Amino acid sequence: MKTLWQHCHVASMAQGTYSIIEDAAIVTSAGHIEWIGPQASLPPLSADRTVDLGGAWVTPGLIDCHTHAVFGGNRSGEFEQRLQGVSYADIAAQGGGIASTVRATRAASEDELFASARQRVQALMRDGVTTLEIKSGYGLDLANERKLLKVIRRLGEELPLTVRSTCLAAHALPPEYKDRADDYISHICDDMLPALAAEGLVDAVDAFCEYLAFSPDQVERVFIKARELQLPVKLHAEQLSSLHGSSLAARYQALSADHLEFMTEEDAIAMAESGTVAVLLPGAFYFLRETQLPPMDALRKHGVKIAIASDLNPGTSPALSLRLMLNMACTLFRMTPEEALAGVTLHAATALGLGHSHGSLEVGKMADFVAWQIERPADLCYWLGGDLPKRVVRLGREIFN
Ligand code: DI6
Ligand code: FE
Repeated sequence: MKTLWQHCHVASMAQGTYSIIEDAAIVTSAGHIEWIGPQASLPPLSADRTVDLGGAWVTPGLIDCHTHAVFGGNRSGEFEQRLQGVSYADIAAQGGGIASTVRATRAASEDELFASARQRVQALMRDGVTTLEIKSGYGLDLANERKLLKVIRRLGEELPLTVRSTCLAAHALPPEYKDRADDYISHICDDMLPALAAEGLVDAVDAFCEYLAFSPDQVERVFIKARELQLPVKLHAEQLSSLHGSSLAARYQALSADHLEFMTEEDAIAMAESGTVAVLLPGAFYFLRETQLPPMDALRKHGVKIAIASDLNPGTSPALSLRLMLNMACTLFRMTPEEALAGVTLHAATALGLGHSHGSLEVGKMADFVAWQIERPADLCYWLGGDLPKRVVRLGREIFN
């Protein structure tokens, strides 16, 4: 069906800048953008449907390129304990932290995990998200990682949303491999990744490179296996310390390296050369009350593409709004609204290997866009919360009005 969307202003985000078209019109057909430009230049056409957008501002559909949206239980109890003075170490000693989410996830059925994740994903969708990445990583054995990845696939099948799955089996050490991290990495490489990839459940592979998780050498073993399986890689790197995981990610042409508060200028140079996207996660920085800021000057100086994501997870970023992350990126990391908006559109698409088809409103790309009731694009980073989408359109069809 050919639809003419008119009476709007567009921030197309082409080339990662606003690329504004005032008094614009958009023609969509077969889920793609057929034409976009000033209304005054609209070529003659016969549309099946014409929609007046009432002068709204239109941006590409938002892309959340880093979430752990599927998990069992929640950790609000730990949040309360910490505010009552209980330390992380005490909570971990009580079996809290990631381990408690792993237990709850292993105990939950696929249907229970789907139902709880759908609630969280729908909250992101109401905020304008049309494409979402979701990681496994709370199962930590073949059966439960498979369960998580099947739920992730099902979310993409049952919701009007593009969902990309990432296998994060190397997220934490499961209890059955206590003090045997190298053996667990062998299990991931020899058993889990080959099986899950063969079942078509994995779009990318991720790992947590950190002193309290896995070493660069252990991560590299996972990367070598991912490359053998022809799967792209991503990495949680430099969140709490500098292990130069981001440079390792760059050596493997990773789609992205994520967190990056402790990255160095050398890491930024390596990422710029490989085209690895820097995914910044202000929600985790804020929720953990971190103080080490990511090196924005080095990232800008070396032209590293910067994306912003929610890192939605029960422990360090229970964030159900990607737009709130936009404000945090500006307020905490001092990004400009234009940089932040590129971070949840074109650069986020690139971090998912979708830069050729998603993330900007250009002819031939997917017709995923949001009509916002705002006065200018910066409003998306300015307002804390609120209900700003007037319409959400995915593949040229309204999914929310
Ligand atoms: N970094 C994080 O902040 C989360 N995972 C990761 O690799 C923590 C996940 C959790 O606490 O449940
Ligand atoms: Fe994460």
